[in-house]
Amino acid sequence: MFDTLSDRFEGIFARLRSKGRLSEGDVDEVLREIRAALLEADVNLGVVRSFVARVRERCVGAELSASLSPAQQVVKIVHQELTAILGGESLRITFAPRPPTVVLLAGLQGAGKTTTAAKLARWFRQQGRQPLLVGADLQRPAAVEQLRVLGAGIGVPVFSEPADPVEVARNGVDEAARRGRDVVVVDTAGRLAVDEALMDEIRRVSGAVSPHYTFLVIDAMVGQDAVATAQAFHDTLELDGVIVTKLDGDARGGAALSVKEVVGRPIAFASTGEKVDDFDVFHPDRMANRILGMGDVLSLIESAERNFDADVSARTASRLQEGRFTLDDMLEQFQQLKKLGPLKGVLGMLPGLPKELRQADVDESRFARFEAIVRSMTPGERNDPSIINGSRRQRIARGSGVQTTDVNKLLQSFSEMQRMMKSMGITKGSTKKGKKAKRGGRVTPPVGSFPVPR
Ligand SMILES: Nc1nc2c(ncn2[C@@H]2O[C@H](COP(=O)(O)OP(=O)(O)OP(=O)(O)O)[C@@H](O)[C@H]2O)c(=O)[nH]1
Ligand SMILES: [Mg+2]
Repeated sequence: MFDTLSDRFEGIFARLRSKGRLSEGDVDEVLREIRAALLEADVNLGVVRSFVARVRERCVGAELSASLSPAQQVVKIVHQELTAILGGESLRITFAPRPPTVVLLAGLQGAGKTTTAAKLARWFRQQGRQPLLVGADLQRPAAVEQLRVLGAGIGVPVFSEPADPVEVARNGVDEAARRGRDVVVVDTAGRLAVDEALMDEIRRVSGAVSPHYTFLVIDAMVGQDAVATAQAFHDTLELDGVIVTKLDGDARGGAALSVKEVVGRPIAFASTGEKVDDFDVFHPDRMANRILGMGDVLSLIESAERNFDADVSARTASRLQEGRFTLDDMLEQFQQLKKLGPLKGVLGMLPGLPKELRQADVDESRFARFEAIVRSMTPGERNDPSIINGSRRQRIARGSGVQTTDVNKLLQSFSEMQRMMKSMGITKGSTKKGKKAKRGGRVTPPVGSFPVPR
């Protein structure tokens, strides 16, 4: 996602950092490079022009004087302006005071509407809602069946009937009200291009259900056409936002970045793969961070919160508060970490990690080895590793099929983690000093900062 763009920015900023003071000529050169990078990434020309003009104005203006180095200031300005063109803030869904909240999805053929409907329904459920999916695409024979399969996969009911799309949508909303479902996501038919028939149908569906949110689903891979499509739909439907799909497939993706600036409607959600959980609220600032090579640690934390087992986290947290952190806890933490997905993806989101490392092929088998080693220890050893002497090390190594040096490395990693826990203040001592917030609350384990066992 935006790989070309982040590669270019990485290069530009690396050169910038090597300079002490920036002359006007330096700034000009940086802006030229940024302009080229954005155009190459398929960002709309008008958007590039106004972006570069704003950055230039701020760079030559009074701002270049404070405590940051000139290079840092340029990075800061570029980051702020990039966040702004991406929409500034994330869209917040406000639920209708009288449920159901109706969400209408529109878009061209194959944009990803049906898949997105399911992803969105799942997202609503994660927000504690009770969604109902409504299949109002009666054009393609298999469309409703596709939605039913997706709905079954995520455990969300699907309503449809062999009738007119407008009727189906209207009845779907009534059905939701009857069944106490508080969010309705309506999937509609797509067309190959923006045409009168499509616009007429979607306008009538919209009129029948008065959606609280109308989202256009656009495929990031279609390039500049995405912007024109968004404009056409907005003229007809008054969009509340767009949902960009297939961000995983496009190395350029710049067209999607232009939608907010050109159409004036934000990117509400982004989809980054075919699986139902490859989907999230779009965060302009985090996307800017990622494009500028700052990593995306906030997304990681949210993903951790979603995937972590609350009971395990709470148990570990309370043990940490008692000042205890054992090998069993460490084992549990690694198992939780594994739930975040392939480690490679997790590493890709960590800021400050050199690129080679972010893209490194992580050896997932280390975790298996790690688990085997800990499981070969007695409860006493797990509880107090200081009793593990030479002969115990040999026994553990034999039991788990590794070398004694592997056992040593693991014990070393563990003591590093223990030290880190202490230095982060998640121990008995610090709660005593009155850090009340931690008491009773959930201490999110510092995922990602764990030393990976070698
Ligand atoms: N790689 C990738 N594929 C996606 C993404 N979103 C959807 N797809 C795929 O795109 C294809 C089309 O998705 P659909 O949801 O059926 O698209 P649609 O807009 O409902 O299509 P019509 O109903 O024919 O108009 C499917 O194969 C999806 O799996 C995404 O974010 N990444
Ligand atoms: Mg569809």
